[in-house]
Amino acid sequence: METEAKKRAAYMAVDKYVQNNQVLGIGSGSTIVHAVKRIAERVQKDGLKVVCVPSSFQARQLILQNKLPLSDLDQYPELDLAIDGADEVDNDLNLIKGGGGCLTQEKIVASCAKKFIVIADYRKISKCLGEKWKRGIPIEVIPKAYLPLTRTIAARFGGVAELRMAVSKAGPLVTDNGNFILDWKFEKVSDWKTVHCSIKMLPGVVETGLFIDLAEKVFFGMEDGTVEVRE
Ligand code: DER
Repeated sequence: METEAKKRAAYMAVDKYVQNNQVLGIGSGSTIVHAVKRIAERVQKDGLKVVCVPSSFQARQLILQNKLPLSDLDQYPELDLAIDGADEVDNDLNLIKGGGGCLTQEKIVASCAKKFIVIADYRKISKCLGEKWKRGIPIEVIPKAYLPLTRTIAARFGGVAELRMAVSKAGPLVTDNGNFILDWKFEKVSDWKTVHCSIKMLPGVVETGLFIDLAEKVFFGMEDGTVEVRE
């Protein structure tokens, strides 16, 4: 059910927004796989010409596997469009991202794009952040700072910040940038922008998975087979 919903959202977003001669930022996760496949289909069938800039090692592999032109921000510091998934989307289109641990490069790529659109299935829709996504706000941190940061974040902002452990590797998850992730299970937050800025100021914090005022449009694949577009 979710896979079909993801695919519908991805295909509609690509068909509505991806145009010839664009430089595209490619996100990470599972929903973006459908978007990249649709882009590759259009390259094959319609001769679409695009260049793709990845937001992670996974995205880079996806671009290469689909035989799409690969580039980077050195060659294209300004992107026409970035497409990515999300772990949760609130009513103001604020996002929680980083469930896949790629939040830092994803945010860099999204911030370099003239337009950032998000594709997701119906499970990601929520009234306020934390309603559906229970794993906490991902925060990428410099490894040596992780323990003091877990203490500081809990003391200043409440809740609990936990070091994300790897699944099939002993020890913590290590990001594409060689850092750790803290998942901050927050209590109650009213002003996400202020909280994001305050956490970013802490020495050792690289980036948070709070994407505030970045997404221009979100395509939700719904359970009933429709696609809901929010902006
Ligand atoms: O880790 C990430 O930020 C991913 O983009 C995530 O937000 C969406 O992953 P999904 O498409 O597999 O749900």
